[in-house]
Amino acid sequence: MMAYSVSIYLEVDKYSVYLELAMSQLSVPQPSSPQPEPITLIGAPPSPYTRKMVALLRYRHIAYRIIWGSPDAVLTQMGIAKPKVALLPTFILPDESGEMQAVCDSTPIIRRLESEHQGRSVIPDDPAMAFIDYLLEDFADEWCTKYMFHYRWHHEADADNAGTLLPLVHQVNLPAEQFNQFKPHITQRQIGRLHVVGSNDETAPLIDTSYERLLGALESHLALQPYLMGNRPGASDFALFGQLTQLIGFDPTPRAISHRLSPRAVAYTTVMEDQTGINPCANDWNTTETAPDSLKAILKEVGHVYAPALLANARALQAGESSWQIEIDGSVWAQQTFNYQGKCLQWINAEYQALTGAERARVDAVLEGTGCEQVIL
Ligand SMILES: N[C@@H](CCC(=O)N[C@@H](CS)C(=O)NCC(=O)O)C(=O)O
Repeated sequence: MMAYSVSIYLEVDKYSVYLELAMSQLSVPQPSSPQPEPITLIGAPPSPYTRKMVALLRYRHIAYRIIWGSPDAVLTQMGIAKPKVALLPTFILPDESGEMQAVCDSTPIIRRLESEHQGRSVIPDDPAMAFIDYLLEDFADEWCTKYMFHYRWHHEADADNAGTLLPLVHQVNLPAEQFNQFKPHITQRQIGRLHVVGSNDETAPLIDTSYERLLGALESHLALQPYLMGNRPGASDFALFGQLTQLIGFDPTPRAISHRLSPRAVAYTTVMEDQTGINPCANDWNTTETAPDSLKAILKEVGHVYAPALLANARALQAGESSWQIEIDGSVWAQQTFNYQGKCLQWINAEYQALTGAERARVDAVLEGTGCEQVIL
């Protein structure tokens, strides 16, 4: 090492202290506070919610270890009780008594991480912007995932790609004989589930146009600022990123569309993966006054397709109907009724009700004319 010294002159009252520190001394490892135990989660790279959460943990500088695998198998091995439905990702977090527990659902987990880990928050400081961020997170999680699942299994070339890669991601050295059984099994099972997200030959054009409009809106927005929420990412950025990792990074048809329509969304998806190096500060958030019109264009897509779907789902739940259909963009949208999406609508409303009158007025101004107003009941 180069001989190098640093002098520090300190005056304390009348006494002066002159310290000469050799660089070699500075480089002696200092006793450090014990490293926190990394958070364990179980997930898979072709799962958008797994990618959402891994990128978020990285950005937030929260230590983690991810087990690539199926939650059921890993939890059994660990002797941890399975949740009612073990989804990807499944987090292993302590309950109130410190006992390790399997926990799913990225949106509430993000809020729990906010309360347990300080700094580098993904929730905008201004409650009005935090509401917009929440709405966009929900849209990415619940509607953009329809693009994801549709493109993965609707066209033959994409289904072939996913059918090949899913088993291999699960086990890179999977023996050929098992691979040959696994591929058709998973492909047929997933194609058989397309109707669950509302994907079929009739709805395919609507999914295409919605995805294309969103990419157009993202291209305009990302020309002005690097994140949905301004100069730092919000929870909605991670949710959108998670879906785009698949649409842009995994499935050939939506990848080709994205490269054609939004190179900026492609670049965004590349860099969002690891945001450990940015140093966000409070004024990096958009405010309801400074948010560009391009954010409104993204919200218009939410209002155009997702808002009517949320409302139709809620009506079907209330009427006890197991499926519903509505017209969006002149196409029929039909899908089965989801309890979870009924809760999404309630949670959006609970977030809105928690705002003060003045904050609601600022939210209303952002939502005005987007079609999102209709989800506020
Ligand atoms: N709302 C959940 C959704 C998670 C989710 O649906 N994960 C998918 C994979 S991306 C899943 O586990 N589906 C069940 C399955 O594949 O069997 C979240 O935000 O974490």
